[in-house]
Amino acid sequence: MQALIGLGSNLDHPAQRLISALRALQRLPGLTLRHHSRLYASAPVGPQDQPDYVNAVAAVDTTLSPHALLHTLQALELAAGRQRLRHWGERTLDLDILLLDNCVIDSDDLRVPHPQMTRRAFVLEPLLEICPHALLPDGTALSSFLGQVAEQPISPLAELDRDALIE
Ligand code: PH2
Ligand code: MG
Ligand code: MG
Repeated sequence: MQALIGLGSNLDHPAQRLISALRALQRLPGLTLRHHSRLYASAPVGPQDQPDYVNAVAAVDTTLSPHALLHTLQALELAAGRQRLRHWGERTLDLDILLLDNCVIDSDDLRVPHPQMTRRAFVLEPLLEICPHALLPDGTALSSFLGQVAEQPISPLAELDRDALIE
């Protein structure tokens, strides 16, 4: 199964945190990192009195079940010292499952596709960088939502080239 994973951080050296998280994804049993986007700086969506974010998207192949993948990502978030301070607020590391093949999942702890993904430039831009033709399970092209997020400030950082960490 292919999973697209959104990465975000806005606390405590966000760019380094995302690079470490990509390396951690690469080392996990049951998971192979196939592609990653560049790192992007983006203005916060939600409360404005928090630092800018660094965001990226990774494509992995995995033999894990959706919930096993979720729990694995949550363990990485906790290892990064994540505390949930407030809704849509600052965080050391956020790892969100965006898409899992063409699966639709609607359980208490996991919703796929990620319900907010089409409304966020910090998800769409890095995702389309690595998967320009990505579709939602209903066949809608993700690129068709770009126009609706065009006013959200986001720009690539020089720190990491696309796929620089792929072994
Ligand atoms: N994550 C949030 C809330 N707001 N804004 C940006 N730009 N990037 C994020 O990753 C983000 C956010 C909580 O998950
Ligand atoms: Mg998130
Ligand atoms: Mg999250």
